[in-house]
Amino acid sequence: MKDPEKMSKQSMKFKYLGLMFCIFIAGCSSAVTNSKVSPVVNPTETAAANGIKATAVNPAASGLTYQWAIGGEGSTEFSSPEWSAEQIIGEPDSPGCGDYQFSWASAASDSIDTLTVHFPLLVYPQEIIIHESFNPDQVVKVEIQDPEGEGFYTVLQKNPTQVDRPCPYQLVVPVEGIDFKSNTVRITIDQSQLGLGWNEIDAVQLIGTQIEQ
Ligand SMILES: [Ca+2]
Repeated sequence: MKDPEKMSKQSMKFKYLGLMFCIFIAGCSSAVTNSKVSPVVNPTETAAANGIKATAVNPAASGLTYQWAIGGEGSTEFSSPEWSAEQIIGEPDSPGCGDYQFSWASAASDSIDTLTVHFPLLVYPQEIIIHESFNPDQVVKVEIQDPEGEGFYTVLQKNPTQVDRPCPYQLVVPVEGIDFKSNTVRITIDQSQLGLGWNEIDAVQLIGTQIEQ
């Protein structure tokens, strides 16, 4: 006949081993598999916290159309969905200046990369606003695509610069002399020169008119 006291001790031992196994599994499942850390924030609260509004002017009154991106492709992206090109869709949602997963980041931190951004409506472009949430402003070129000719026209070309404040940073690019409607913008960043690391882009806004002015 089995010893009841021994059975009880064995039962306790199995329970202890089971508990330790669960702790081990939980630890494994939460292990960081990516070199970037994903802070837990509520994206819907972040744009308001940043004081960023979707439109600053009444489009009907100004004749201007304000658009946020509906899609994009990066020449590379750090991961997916976090830090992927789809993170530039819509209004800014990174909670501030930092390495947040709500922005696009290239695969490498010291590369030259492009981000192509799509908007819902064709407009005669007047201004492009690039919302950068980490290590701005290493943007070196901004282009607009002619949807008929498929060519890209440069509207900004400059050297990468270091911007300590403000961050998040808005790069405002005035557009002149574009006599065609477009809904596609291509942004080039050069992270190879300043050694700052990832220049992350949170959102892009295209402002233009439906009628040529
Ligand atoms: Ca974003």
